Amino acid sequence: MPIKYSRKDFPEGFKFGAATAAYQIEGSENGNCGTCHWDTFSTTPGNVNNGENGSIACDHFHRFEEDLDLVKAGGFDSYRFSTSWARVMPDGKTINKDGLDYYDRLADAICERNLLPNLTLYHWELPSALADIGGWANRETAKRFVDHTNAVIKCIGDRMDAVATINEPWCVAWLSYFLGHHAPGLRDIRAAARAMHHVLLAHGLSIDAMRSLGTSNIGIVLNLTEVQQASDTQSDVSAKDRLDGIHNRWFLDAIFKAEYPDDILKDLIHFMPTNLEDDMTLISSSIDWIGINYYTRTIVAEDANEPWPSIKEIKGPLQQTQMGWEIYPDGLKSSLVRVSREYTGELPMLVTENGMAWKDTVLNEKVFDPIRADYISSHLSAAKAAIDQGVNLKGFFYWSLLDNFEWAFGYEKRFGLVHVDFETQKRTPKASFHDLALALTS
Ligand code: IFM
Repeated sequence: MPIKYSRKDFPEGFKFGAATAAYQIEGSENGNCGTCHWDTFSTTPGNVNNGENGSIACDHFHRFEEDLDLVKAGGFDSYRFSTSWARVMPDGKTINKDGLDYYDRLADAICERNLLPNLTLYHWELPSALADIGGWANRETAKRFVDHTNAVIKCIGDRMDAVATINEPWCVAWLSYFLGHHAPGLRDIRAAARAMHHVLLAHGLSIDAMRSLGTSNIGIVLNLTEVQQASDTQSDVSAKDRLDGIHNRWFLDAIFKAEYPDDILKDLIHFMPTNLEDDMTLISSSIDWIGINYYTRTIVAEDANEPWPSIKEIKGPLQQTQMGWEIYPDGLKSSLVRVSREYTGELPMLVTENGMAWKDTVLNEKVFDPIRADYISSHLSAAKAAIDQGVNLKGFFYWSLLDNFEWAFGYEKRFGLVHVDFETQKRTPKASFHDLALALTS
């Protein structure tokens, strides 16, 4: 199914990219990589589908040249990737030369193909040594993130088109320390509250370190969701505001207004570190761009039987992806417009992730996935509508280039434009890959 838009429908210089993340594709058993909290989490029964982990993943560590050829063949301008902290610093403090050499070769290989490298410094591989001291619940982890930033930027910063500090701080903190779905799998409000602050402190410290090194075009990537109330009762409207506060406003207010939203802070403050206002200037250090990851909306109702935040999610009626996420492109437009109007104004924005998982199968060397082309078209339409409403949107990255390790869901959920057979490591570009390539090259 053809993609309904082409390059010509977007402003001059608009960048299209494909995105990946280290643990999900590299194979952590290669290159003297250290262990991270995902290795432990996935080895604990019940945490990850089929007990799978990222030790081999897509074996991108050995196959990155072939994978970058696919990015090029797909007609993309940019490649979004991340560096694994556990690969760069296996014990959380000592540099692993093999790890940096690998990223050095990867950076060169991206540039050799005239692709613009868009780097994320942290996409969730917290070294085990730092997990041992409490991970993101401990302020020390934020300070150590500066060492990782310095090591990576000194090695490959000269070739980066754009750098983000952290991918999806809500996932790093709330999903992982309060909801327990991601490593380290905690369900502890005190640890979560601290992580919600320390991950932003790490961002601020990292921005500061990169400014000192003269790195340009630096930002952060937030995953936003459009939160909607299940009904118009006052209690459901308040539940909507609470989730919006925790998921969206917490990060946007901190980064762009140097404060946490009062309606959330009044309940979380009992668990937060002391003197947090002293960190807000650093957390709100100026950035050059903001990345938004968008997948779906979230419908919520109050759950008065549960303690704060007393929220339950309600399944909506729209078509769902393999993740069970509703396909709701309007939420992309409204999120972009909201961020631009309420927070960022003219600051360049990128859609750093958007995509869908489907139960794709290979038949006669082909993967037929018209639903994905349709998903891409509808979200490009939403991005275009946001631009028409004045959003300074500069690019759009599809998640993901390859089928990969989808965290707690293991290898079952397939987000890739390229199918990966995890037994043989054979790559098969799906029909949507060819459709998008046509749209980007015509
Ligand atoms: O696979 C993840 C990615 O690591 C972060 N953003 C959401 C994607 C899909 O769940």
